[in-house]
Amino acid sequence: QQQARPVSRGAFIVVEGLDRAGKTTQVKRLCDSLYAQGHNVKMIRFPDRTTPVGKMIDGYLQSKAQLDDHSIHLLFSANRWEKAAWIKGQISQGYTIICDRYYYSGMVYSAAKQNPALSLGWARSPDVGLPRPDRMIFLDLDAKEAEARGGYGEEKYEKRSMQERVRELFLGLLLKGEEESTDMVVVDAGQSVEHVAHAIWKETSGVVQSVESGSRKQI
Ligand code: DGP
Ligand code: NA
Ligand code: NA
Repeated sequence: QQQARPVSRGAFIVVEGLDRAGKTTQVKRLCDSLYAQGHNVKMIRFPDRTTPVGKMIDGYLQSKAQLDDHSIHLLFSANRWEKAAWIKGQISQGYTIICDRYYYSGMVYSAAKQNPALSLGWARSPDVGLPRPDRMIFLDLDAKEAEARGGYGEEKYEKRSMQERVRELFLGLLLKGEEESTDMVVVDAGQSVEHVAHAIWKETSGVVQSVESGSRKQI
């Protein structure tokens, strides 16, 4: 049983990447490592397919339901908003949250559809005001390598050309000069699980420390 220690607030860390970049494995590893060091930590993921909105998203991703590009975009955003108060509450109670995907996926997956009516700016707007992460780790992997990792599944976006555009758009966030870029750190996801876990640890453990000790501002 770990010792609860007083913290200023918990940190909010997001892990992003292409499908098959290893996010789920690495999110779990990071949670385990933080927990082992005595942090109170919780893991979440988006889309959260368990809510009514999440079930609609799940139907869309499995091609059981057709939805207009704008409609599905807003559902993904709504799915994050329905967890926003919970995230804030947990953080203020001292829990560090590790989150598998967030509004960065929201921006780039929709923009990657190349629908001229759906720009990156439009895609960002419904998520404006959501809790801002203290750090976003982008697990960077070539789309070809991602596909070679046992192949994509059957879901909507799991196609090479789509994933290539998603990667370009993720890396493009670095050039935007807005909060998306200052929060973001790129980690090479082409290495071994151990190596990637170590790289993520180097880029997050210090942030978690400084947030919890109060030397970093509130969200
Ligand atoms: P996952 O459960 O992590 O495999 O994510 C399911 C798929 O949904 C994946 O291809 C990424 C995509 N996705 C995640 N968030 C969003 C979003 O906000 N908007 C769009 N258009 N796609 C998203
Ligand atoms: Na997926
Ligand atoms: Na995943």
